[in-house]
Amino acid sequence: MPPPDDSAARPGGTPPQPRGAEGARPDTPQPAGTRKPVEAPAVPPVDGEPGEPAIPETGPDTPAPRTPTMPPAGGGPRKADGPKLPPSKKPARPPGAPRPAVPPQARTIDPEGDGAALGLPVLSRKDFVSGADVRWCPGCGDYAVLAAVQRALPELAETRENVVFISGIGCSSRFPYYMNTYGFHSIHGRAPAIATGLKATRPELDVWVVTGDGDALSIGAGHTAHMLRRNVDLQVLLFNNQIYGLTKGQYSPTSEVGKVTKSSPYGSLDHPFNPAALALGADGTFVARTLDRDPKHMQAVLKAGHAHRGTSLIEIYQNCNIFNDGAFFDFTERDSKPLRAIMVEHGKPAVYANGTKGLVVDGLKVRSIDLDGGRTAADCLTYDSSDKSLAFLMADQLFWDADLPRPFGVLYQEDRPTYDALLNEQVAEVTRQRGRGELAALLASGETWTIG
Ligand SMILES: Cc1ncc(C[n+]2csc(CCOP(=O)(O)OP(=O)(O)O)c2C)c(N)n1
Ligand code: SF4
Ligand SMILES: [Mg+2]
Repeated sequence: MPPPDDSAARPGGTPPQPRGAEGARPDTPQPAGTRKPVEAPAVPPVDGEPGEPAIPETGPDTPAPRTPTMPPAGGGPRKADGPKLPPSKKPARPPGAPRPAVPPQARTIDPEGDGAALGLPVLSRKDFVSGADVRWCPGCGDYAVLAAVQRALPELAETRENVVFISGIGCSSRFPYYMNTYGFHSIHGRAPAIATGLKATRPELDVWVVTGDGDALSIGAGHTAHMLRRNVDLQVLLFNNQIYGLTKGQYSPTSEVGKVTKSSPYGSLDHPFNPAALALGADGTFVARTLDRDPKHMQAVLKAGHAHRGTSLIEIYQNCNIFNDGAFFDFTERDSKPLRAIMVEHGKPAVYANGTKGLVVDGLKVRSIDLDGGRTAADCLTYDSSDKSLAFLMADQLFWDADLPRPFGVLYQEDRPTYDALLNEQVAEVTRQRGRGELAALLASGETWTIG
């Protein structure tokens, strides 16, 4: 069971309070556990620790302790009427790149797929299900993300053989086992480095990074920042559950201040990262946020991220029902979501609360207005996902201010050359000028030493 949230008892003063009229900024973006507690599904005892999950850190061959009970989210056929997002710009592979050979096996017919137009066997969701035993805890939000990706891929991938999922370490990082594509469950925090190398040398591949808040923002924070500034053409799924799930519930760099865990019994003192603002600060070219409990929105964001050329950072609020249950319920549950979440779309007015409220920009601040007394959506901010100042305002101010809704959707998108394309162009140009090099000749060239 998740530890009790007794952060009020933390030493060194009271926990940060919500932002008041004077504009004080709290450290606690989303106090987990302030809503009414939600019953976690019963979890059978494992290793003598009742109620705790047993997720092996590595090794797909260990017998599964339990089977998932949560059905994949987003059931039913794919719908074309999801949120409107910027149009696709990314070709399936760089112009002129040779088409990969497609093995004849492993194809099913599904009229929804787009491979038909290319004369390819058409893919369906089932083609992307590996059949490996899924080891996440029953009720974990990871299932919904897996289902959404498997549903989106038939539309996005020409062939399974072109798709690679690269992860670090964590519950979320077990993702590649469950995808019937190429994959690499790699090194803690190093998925961006491995994905960069792969994309740079095999630009025709469609490379996805799967990572958690600990993996990407603790041990891998440096790699994440460099991947973003380089703008490597990757899709990054950042599963944010505000906790280290795999290692049984330590606070993470996105946990709120005062988080009580077994490793922080008096409450954590760390100020949390805001991943969207961090990505904007690192000059990321595509920054989006979505929710495990909104599969339609998640699929639309996945497609927009895939269409973007460059690093598409997609933060996914993911419920860890064992160690941090309800961390995002304000944004996902029917009673609170309308007031606490706003779905932004490029070119659309920023309205929320079922159309009864909207956002306006007043100087350098965002304000909420009631849409009554003659005020309509036309009086609200029209969201412009190419405006970086606006994106930063939305990502930053609305993260900390509990009186305003938190934005979901594509917060920011810009076109900038990708690192992998620039690298390949440079190599081609230098090769044209100087010819193909020889590694042995290169090593023996210039100043050399003989160690005696
Ligand atoms: C070098 C190294 N340091 C620490 C660990 C222990 N460890 C494994 S996963 C993990 C954190 C995972 O958290 P997160 O990325 O948020 O993934 P989640 O399990 O929540 O999906 C840690 C600290 C490790 N395996 N290797
Ligand atoms: S993230 Fe939490 S609920 Fe999900 S598998 Fe890990 S420990 Fe279990
Ligand atoms: Mg985590």
